[in-house]
Amino acid sequence: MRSVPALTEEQSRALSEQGFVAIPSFLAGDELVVIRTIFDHLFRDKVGQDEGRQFDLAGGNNDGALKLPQILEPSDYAPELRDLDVVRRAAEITQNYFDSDATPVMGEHMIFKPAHVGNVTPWHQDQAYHDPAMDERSINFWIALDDTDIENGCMQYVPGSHGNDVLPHHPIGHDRKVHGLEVDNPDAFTHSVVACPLKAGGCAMHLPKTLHYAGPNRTDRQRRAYILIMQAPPVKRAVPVDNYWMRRNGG
Ligand SMILES: O=C(O)CCC(=O)C(=O)O
Repeated sequence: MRSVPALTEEQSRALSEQGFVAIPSFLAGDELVVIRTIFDHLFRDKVGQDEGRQFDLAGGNNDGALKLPQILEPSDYAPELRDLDVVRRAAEITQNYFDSDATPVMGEHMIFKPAHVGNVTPWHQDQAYHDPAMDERSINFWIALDDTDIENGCMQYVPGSHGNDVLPHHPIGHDRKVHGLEVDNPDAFTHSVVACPLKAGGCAMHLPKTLHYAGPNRTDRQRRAYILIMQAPPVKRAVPVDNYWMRRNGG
C-alpha cells in the first residue's frame, strides 16, 4: 500500500501560516471504499443513537429527518477503522508537525450532509468545544468521502484566523439543547474566506483555532466526511477561557 510521507515543507508552512491546508489525494489503496462502507452502515442502522453518540449536530430536525447527522467516535462501533493506514499517517504527520515524542491521542467523528437537506455547519473554532484551561495542539483531518464543492458543503476557512484566541460562541440557533456551536457575529471575521473543494479521498487539515464552515447541501449528491482529530499533548493556558457557552444547565 502507498504510504504518504509527512507533510511537505510547503504544506507544513501553509498549515502554520494559514491555519489550514488541503491535500488533494490522501487516502490510499481501498481505504475510501472501506470507510464509505462503514459510514453507510453506521448511519443507515442508526448505530450509537441510543447512547447519544449519533445525533443531529445542528438540531435541525423538524420532520423527524436528521439534517446534519453526526456520529462520535465511530471506531468504537467499527474498530477496523483504527487499523487503517490513514490513521497511522495522520498520527505521524501530527507528531512531526508539533515535534512531539508522544503518540497522538485519536478522536474522530463522521458528519453526513444528505442530498438536498444537509444543513449548514456554521462558522466556529474547534477549540471553543474543548477544555478551557488548555490550548489544544491537534490537527483535524477532514477526509472527503465524496467529491465536495461549495454547493454540497465543502470545507471553508478564514486564512490566519488561528491567530485569534478563542472567540465567543453560542449554541447553533441559540438553542441550549443543540450540541453544535457558532461563533458570535461571524460577519466580523469572514471578510476573506477560502473554500476547499476536494475530490473523494482528499483531505483538508486545520488547527484548533482556525475558523471554519461548511455550507448546506443544495445538490442531489450526498456529502460524507470522516474526520480524524490527532492530538499532541495540549499546553496549559496562563488564563483559562471563560467558555460560558458550554455551560448548558443554567451555570
Ligand atoms: O463536515 C462539516 O460539516 C464540518 C466539519 C467540522 O466542523 C470539523 O471537522 O471540525
